[in-house]
Amino acid sequence: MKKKRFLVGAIAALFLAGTVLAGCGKDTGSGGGAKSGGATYTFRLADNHPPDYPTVIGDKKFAELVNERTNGRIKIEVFPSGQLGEEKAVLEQIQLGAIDFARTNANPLAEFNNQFSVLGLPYIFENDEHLWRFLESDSGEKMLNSLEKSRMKGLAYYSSGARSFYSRKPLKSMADLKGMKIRVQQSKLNIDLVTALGASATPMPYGEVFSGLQTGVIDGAENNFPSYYSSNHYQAAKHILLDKHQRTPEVLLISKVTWDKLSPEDQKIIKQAALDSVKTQREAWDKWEKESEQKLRGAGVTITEVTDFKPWQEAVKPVVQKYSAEFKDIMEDVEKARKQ
Ligand code: GTR
Repeated sequence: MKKKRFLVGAIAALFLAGTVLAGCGKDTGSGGGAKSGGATYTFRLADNHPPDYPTVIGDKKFAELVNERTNGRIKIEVFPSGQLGEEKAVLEQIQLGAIDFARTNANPLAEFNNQFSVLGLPYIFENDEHLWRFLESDSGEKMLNSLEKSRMKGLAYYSSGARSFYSRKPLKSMADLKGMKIRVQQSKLNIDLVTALGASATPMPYGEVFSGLQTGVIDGAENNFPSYYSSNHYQAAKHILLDKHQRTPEVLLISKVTWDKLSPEDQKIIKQAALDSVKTQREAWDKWEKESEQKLRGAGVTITEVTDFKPWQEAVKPVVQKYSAEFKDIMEDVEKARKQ
């Protein structure tokens, strides 16, 4: 069924240059005019995390604000837990207008728009404050808008903390990673990053990682505390090394097909509601980050701190150079945000 819908969308997009994609949101408005300010819509938002996860809490706040501010005219139904598909497949459907909204991580998004690889460059953001100063700068906003070229429009960023490696075998230092099969997101940058650290990178959709760890198809993976906990990966891979190699944020975005059929007034409401949902998401994030760490400790996970990040930074330097070369201007803004 999903496949059929995808095919229909693909054909329509190809031959009709995206003008009449009926699969995107139900326009039940009386006039039905695509640009009519009074049109009624029901849209779908995809997220791959469980219903109580911080990103989904943000999505729901966003949907609630849009609903309130349009007096119920625009409804956004949030589909958590990967119900609408894995991240990469969802982004492809977003491009076609078959899914209207998605909350996705910036690493897989970089495969659709390579500027986003800047956000996943290892160790370029000192801490979350540095990252957020950059995300809230003109440069951060420009990046969201640059997604239009990729038939999407970025609405807001959400928090995602720092990503670290975890494995089935004891993991105490960079040397322990050598030769391990590590699952990575479907992202070239992450393949290069893991390779630079001496491990063997296995790209795999998020939903397959738990069984991959259980069966030993992979030795380990990497993520932040809330994902490591909520995905149950910690049950199969009990050793985490806090190397904090990336601070890749999450992105809330809309299909360009959907965006273009909204009136300017509705576009404004949607953009503002997305920005206003960030506070709720970030508060939920901070709480979850602490609570998941406590629960992981309680469950007997071995948590090792990294005391010297220099060897890690040295090892991934060629990767940073490779992926930042094209984006000198953005990198300058990353530096500006560091010093503020
Ligand atoms: C999480 C992120 C998800 C997904 C996942 C992964 O931190 O929130 O969207 O990208 O990582 O590793 O696939």
